[in-house]
Amino acid sequence: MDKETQQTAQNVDSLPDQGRRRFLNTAALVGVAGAGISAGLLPNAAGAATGDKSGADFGKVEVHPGQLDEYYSFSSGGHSGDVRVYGLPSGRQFKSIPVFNMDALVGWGLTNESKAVIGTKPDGSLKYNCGDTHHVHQSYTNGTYNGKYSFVNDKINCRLARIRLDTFECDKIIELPNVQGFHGVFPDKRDPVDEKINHTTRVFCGMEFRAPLPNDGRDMHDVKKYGALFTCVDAESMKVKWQVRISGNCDLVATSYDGKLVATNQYDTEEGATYADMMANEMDACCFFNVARIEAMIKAGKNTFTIGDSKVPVVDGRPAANKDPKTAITCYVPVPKSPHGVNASPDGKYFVCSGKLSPTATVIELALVQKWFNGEVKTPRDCVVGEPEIGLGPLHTGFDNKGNAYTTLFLDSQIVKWNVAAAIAQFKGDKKVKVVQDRVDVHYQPGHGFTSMGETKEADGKWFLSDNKFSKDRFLPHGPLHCESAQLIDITGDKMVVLADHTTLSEPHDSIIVRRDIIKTRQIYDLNEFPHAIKDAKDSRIERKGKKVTIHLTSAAPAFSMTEFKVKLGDEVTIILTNLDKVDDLSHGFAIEKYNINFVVNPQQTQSVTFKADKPGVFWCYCTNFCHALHLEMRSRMIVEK
Ligand code: CUK
Ligand code: CUA
Repeated sequence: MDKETQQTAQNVDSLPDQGRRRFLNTAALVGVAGAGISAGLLPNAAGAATGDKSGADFGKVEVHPGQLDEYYSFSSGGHSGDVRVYGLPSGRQFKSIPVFNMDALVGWGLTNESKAVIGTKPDGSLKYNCGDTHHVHQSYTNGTYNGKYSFVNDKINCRLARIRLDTFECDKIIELPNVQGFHGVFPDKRDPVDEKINHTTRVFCGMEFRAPLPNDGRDMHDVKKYGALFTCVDAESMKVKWQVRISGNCDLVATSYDGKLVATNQYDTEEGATYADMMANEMDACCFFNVARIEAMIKAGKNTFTIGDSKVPVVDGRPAANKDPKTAITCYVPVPKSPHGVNASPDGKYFVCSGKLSPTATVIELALVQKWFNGEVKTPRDCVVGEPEIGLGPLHTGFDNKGNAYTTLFLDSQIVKWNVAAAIAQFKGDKKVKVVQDRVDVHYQPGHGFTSMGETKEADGKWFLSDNKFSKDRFLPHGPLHCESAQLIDITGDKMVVLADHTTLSEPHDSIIVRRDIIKTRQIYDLNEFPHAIKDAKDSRIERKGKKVTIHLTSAAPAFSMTEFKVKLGDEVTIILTNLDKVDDLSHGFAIEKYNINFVVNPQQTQSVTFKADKPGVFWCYCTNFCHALHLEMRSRMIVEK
């Protein structure tokens, strides 16, 4: 170890207690003093037994061996490009669902089937192999989750993905035209046009980074000419339906419970290119879209246009084109200052925007926005019914079922609980009303925070999960890049209580907490869904058409249907593997030595890979998924003849 390394080396035993506690303030110390390193590491420690004075009931997060969690949490993986699935309250991770990332665990990005979902270049290689997932939401029926789909964005390559929740697999990925910085995404909670359709039919997507429209070399140096688009995608066909050109940018997206309104918060109404420019205005906005009016315009083909090569109809949602509220498709509600996040309250009445650079949260009443569109409210700002001061760096808000909001305070490293009705009373002039109900320290710098079922009308007020951007000293040191922390907070009482520190890999942005009864997964796949499946090992065969060779193969523990197959050097080889096992979780892997091939076939599933046989010799193919006592013997040989 050189001197410098030595100086910065961290060893938990040598770390003076003071060093750790520097990061913690008094309130946090109360919880930590008796409970050892971290409350979450000692889930058994009841407050009284450990001398813990917070009265925390750590037993609440216990999930004993063999017991099941009460909730699923679906969490975006951030720059790893995946979606993660955890159990709560235990915090155990079940799965990383590969979406925009390659994943050899299942062969995502390696199999022909996954490549077709992700998209390929003409040479067969992936068009993109990284992504940045921020916002993960589920499809709705009647204002609550229906367990059918999850939708998640890719901010880097501006794609929207859909995950089917019967198999927990991504089944569609599309790229949004003329978009950069695709950030906010939210499915509607019922159809905005047809009131009889009470489930998700559309997904709305925000564009954060204004860019030349189209981005074909024009307007590159004139930032003022850049523009932003708000995009609507059909949830079933996953085709882009329409786009709206707006002023400013789109950050997050929220949809109303009646389906009629969608909003995006805007931190760059200045339309700047540097952060100093973007911070100039005291007020930014939350931009509302009147979906029915937009769709009527699109249907009539009135005032629609297209951008560049895209065929998607676009309408103009900029203020100049929307001066008359009675025909306007957008309404820009002024909100202080660089707001981050917009969240819908589960009673369906309000959207809350957090101030980020203002210590406030802004409460916007949706009924008033509707009235503005009818010409019955004077100015968009009149739709604001509350704006309490809640703390420094407010970012995201979750709700319980008792009218309380819970907002993450990035700069204060706290969660603040505040009462929405009290905030509205205060805004009307009540000086005595108590808006802020409680504060609790989190560790550290929370980004997203969300409550159990909190983005549905079945918000149950049980848990708040704080996705913290820094874990600093909360876990054993593991190199300069730390894991992050998700802290589970009991919100059933008047006081919030932090009950567990769960680790998360960098960097979850947004999550949802879903009651377990909503998710109904399949146990095995259905062979009929795979056109290339072979249903009997006897049908295994090698087919040759010129230089193209197809190997039809099956697996059934502990053997593949062919112990060897021969191809010729230079062949284009496709291996189609059907797993005939019928027991759930009896999956087999298929890896080929030196050929960079590895994928998994689940019971009654068919997957395939295509590659060039460019090395002569014998190459063992083996099962990578420990499936049987004879798993090691589960092999075949690829013989590549010269
Ligand atoms: S943004 Cu990341 S913490 Cu993408 Cu939702 Cu606020
Ligand atoms: Cu099949 Cu291991």
